[in-house]
Amino acid sequence: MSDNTFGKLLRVTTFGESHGPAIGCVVDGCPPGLAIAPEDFEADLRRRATGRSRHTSQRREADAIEILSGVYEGRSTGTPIALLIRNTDARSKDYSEIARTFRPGHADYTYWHKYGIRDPRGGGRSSARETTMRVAAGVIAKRWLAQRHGVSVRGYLAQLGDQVPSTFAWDAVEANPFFWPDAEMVPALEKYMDALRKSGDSVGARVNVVAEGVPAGWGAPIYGKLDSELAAALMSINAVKGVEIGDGFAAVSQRGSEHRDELSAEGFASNHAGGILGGIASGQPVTASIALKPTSSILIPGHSVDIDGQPTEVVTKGRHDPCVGIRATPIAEAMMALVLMDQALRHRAQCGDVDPVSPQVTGG
Ligand code: EPS
Repeated sequence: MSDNTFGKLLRVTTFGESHGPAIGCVVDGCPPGLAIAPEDFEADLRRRATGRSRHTSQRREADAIEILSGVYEGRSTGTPIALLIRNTDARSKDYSEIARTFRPGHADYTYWHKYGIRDPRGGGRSSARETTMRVAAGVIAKRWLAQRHGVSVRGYLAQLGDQVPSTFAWDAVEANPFFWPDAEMVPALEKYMDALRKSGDSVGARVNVVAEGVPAGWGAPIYGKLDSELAAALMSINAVKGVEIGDGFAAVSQRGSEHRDELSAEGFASNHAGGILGGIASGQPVTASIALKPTSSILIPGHSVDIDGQPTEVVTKGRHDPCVGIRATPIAEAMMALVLMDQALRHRAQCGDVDPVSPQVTGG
């Protein structure tokens, strides 16, 4: 299986399967000198982990990071940073009943047709377990962006099924297991999720992610656009079926006079563009939104076929998420941070001599 690497100057490779001995990643291209220790990964890995509430998969993984290389005496050395997490709570027998059938809506059908061989245990490489290593790699990018450029990347759950927040407060987001920005609605969400879980079904979600402090100039025109790379990175997250930048699809019914972000000496008057013009950051917050499909591993029987093409009915038991979107906020943040760090390094490489305050070529 190829295509496990992304990025240009900051290159991230992930490896491992959900029920294999371990999962890991190699982050290549991190500049030397970044302070980094195993404890720095804990908070974000915890935010993404299963079993934080009754509303997610009850698999209990320690998600303890081992730094295998690239860090000496607490600082990055400029060599590849290899990170490893050992899987400790896989329950492969949950998958014995569906080892020869395809879950409707799941990648096990397409993986089979592509590779002709299948690791059915926990979905193998197609499992959302892989996103653990994206979040781990994202911790490095978030730290570098914050320390070097004062950039912050944070997200929240913007819709859960048909539930939409009535109010918005960043303070509320980290105070509940949904990353929900409206504290008063949390009890209603708990009820909603309890009823959904009882029904054996699943639901989709929307996650919004925002990067603040991104300087104007990061990104590239034409084939390396910041928005096209963000879209690809966010779309590569399991279950993502849609990505919007700024106003996204709402732009379809807008007028130019409404969509354009007018400028004054104080800056932009609005941010319909999501902080990106012509593939290059404008200096406004970079905003993206993703749509996650309802989980395909559900208890409602569905028509399918087995690997011999024979009709069958599939029910997926085990420890699944009734809504993968609940855990997707840190994953979306990580992917945005990795894209931004890669673009920042590329900008530095080509345009490091351009004065960011009064743009002009100052060097050779
Ligand atoms: C997942 C199915 C479940 C989840 C898993 C994602 O896996 P399993 O049946 O092996 O427990 O627990 O999520 C994680 C293990 C994780 O760390 O995110 C799937 O099908 O994507």
